[in-house]
Amino acid sequence: MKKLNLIIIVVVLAASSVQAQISHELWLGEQTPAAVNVVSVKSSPTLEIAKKELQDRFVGTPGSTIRILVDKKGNNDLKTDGYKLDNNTIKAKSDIGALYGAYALLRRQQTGEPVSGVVSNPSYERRILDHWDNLDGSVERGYAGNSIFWHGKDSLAVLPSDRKLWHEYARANCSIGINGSVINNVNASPLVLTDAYLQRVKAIADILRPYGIKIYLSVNFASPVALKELSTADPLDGKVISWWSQKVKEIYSIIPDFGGFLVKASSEGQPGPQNYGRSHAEGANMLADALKPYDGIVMWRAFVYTANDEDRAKQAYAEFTPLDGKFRDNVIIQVKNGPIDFQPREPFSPLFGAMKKTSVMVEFQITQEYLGHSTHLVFLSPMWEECLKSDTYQNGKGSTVAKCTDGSIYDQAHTAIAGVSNIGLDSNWCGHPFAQANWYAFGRLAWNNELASEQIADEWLKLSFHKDAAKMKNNLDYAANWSRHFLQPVKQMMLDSREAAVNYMMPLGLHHIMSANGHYGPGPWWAPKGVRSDWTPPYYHQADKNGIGFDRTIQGSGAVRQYHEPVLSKFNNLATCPDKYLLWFHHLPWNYKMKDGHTLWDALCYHYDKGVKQVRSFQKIWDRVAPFIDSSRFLEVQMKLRYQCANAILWKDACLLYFQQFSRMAIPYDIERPV
Ligand code: GCW
Repeated sequence: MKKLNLIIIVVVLAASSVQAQISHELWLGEQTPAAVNVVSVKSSPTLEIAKKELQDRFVGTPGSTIRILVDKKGNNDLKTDGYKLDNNTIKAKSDIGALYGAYALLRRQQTGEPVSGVVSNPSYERRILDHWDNLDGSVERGYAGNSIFWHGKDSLAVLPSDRKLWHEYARANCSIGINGSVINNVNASPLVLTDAYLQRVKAIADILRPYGIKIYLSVNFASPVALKELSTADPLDGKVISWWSQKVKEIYSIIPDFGGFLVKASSEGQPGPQNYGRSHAEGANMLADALKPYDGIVMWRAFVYTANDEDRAKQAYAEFTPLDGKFRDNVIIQVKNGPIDFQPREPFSPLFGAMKKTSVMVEFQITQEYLGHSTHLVFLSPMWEECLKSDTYQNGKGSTVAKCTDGSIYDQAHTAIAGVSNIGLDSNWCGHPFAQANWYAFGRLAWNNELASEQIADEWLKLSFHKDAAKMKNNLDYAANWSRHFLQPVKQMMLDSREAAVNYMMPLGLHHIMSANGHYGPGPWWAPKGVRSDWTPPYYHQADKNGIGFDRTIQGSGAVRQYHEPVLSKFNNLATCPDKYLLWFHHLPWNYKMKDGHTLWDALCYHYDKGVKQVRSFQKIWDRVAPFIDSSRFLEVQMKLRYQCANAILWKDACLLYFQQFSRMAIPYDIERPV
């Protein structure tokens, strides 16, 4: 049997000014001195990290030598960040490439994969975490405690505990290839551009730099007005143009390798160019011109919709495709995976592949806003994999979302991918022990957008659980039994968990039927007078006595027309529309006959019931693994699964009883009655 050298970390950190010592467990290995020599001709802060990681964690024959060779001009099969591993040698074009190589070598040792004959290049040039962290320390849609970056205006001084935490954050990110952090909320406070805050940004940047991570800031488009320095933020106004170029100059004088801006403009009440009668391109280009001399970029979000009669799912495409080719080459349009909003399941956004002369990037949400916060165990990798592998056909068969955004099809000046972070001050970083797997998965997919979720789950479980438990149980049979009794069932649970959530929350293409504001639990009935209809669930499910679902076919809202053939026809025709998108695209009678012969109503009932059953089965899987895991993580996950199960039952019962008022059909008698 292959020898597995598996490692778990227990990193003890002083987390913040407000918290004392907390224990941060992640996927990096604890220190296992193996007395190896690490040889590198060059030296730099980045290479020193690589050397130390290898010295501390390399598992091999004592006395072995590991060589690090950085050659800018050679290694022509490598991109700047890429690496090669061969016979204890790490080759790269850059210091950061060598550090990625070191982490890859250690990961491969720990997961039992080959450590020689490896050539690896990242899929995207920029692999970014977006933190929706407010300057007062709160985190929008954050379920893992307060911000690791901000503690409010009276706590801008940088404490040793801050630095320590940022180091661990940087190390964890670097180990999975993340190379950018947007450290403030897209609903941006203009104050972040003032000197006191910029000094803190500089302190963070200084710590992240050796780990190859650039800092980006979200900016409020009306900053010059909000800071009371100008009376307009019109992007074509000369004063506005010079205000931004001065501001950018100031930022680069403090942070020479600053990455650029992320902008949510003319969206959900945020100011933008449209306040001044200007287009998204005019707004984005003004900022891009200011950043250009310093190689900075603008990530301009396409998350736009207004309360009009137009189907919300159509609006971003309608607004942005006419602007294709009008953006500067240092602008990237940042598009959420689906056309509405990070729902448990959406078809891919039709913007992918449609803007052929513009750089486009995917935005995923790692924080589980619509997927049970940090209470539900939901491994998100299968959802992202589904999106990345979706074929848009925009440039013929094989034009997947991955290929339409990573430069393989279109000649993009920049490529990037972003994930909305789930990180906070909680002792395990992410709130739920398994939510760390989503951070890990995002990084791994950003590095390699073809990775399978199965491999990612496998790696993460081996890195996070194996050695720790082995040591604690001191059980010689452990390695033999661990895979069969822990790895396989827990991995399967992770892989099934997203589909389970879809089943008990919003099956068959239903979407946006969660409770208002908090977005936890069901709320398909919520529609108070005076609230914008596109913020209420009935707008999306359209249930009435005749049926359920949003008609986005050619006869309906026509949103389906935004897809390229043959996707358009596939979604438009009932015979070919996949069940998983059925009610996204079609409004159907309750007694509509499904492909498997059930009525639509019965199918809905069975999906909700299946979701609950799946969570019940996760509980059984988890209870059995108690001997293989430390009791603290065991009990925490066990408790969270109980809450998840109760919430899944609530989803099922609430949705079925609500929809039953319209369907007037019986809930099939072979499934559990509502409680
Ligand atoms: O999903 C919605 C969230 C908002 C968020 C917005 C966005 C940052 O409910 O909290 O605001 O999306 O992505 O801009």
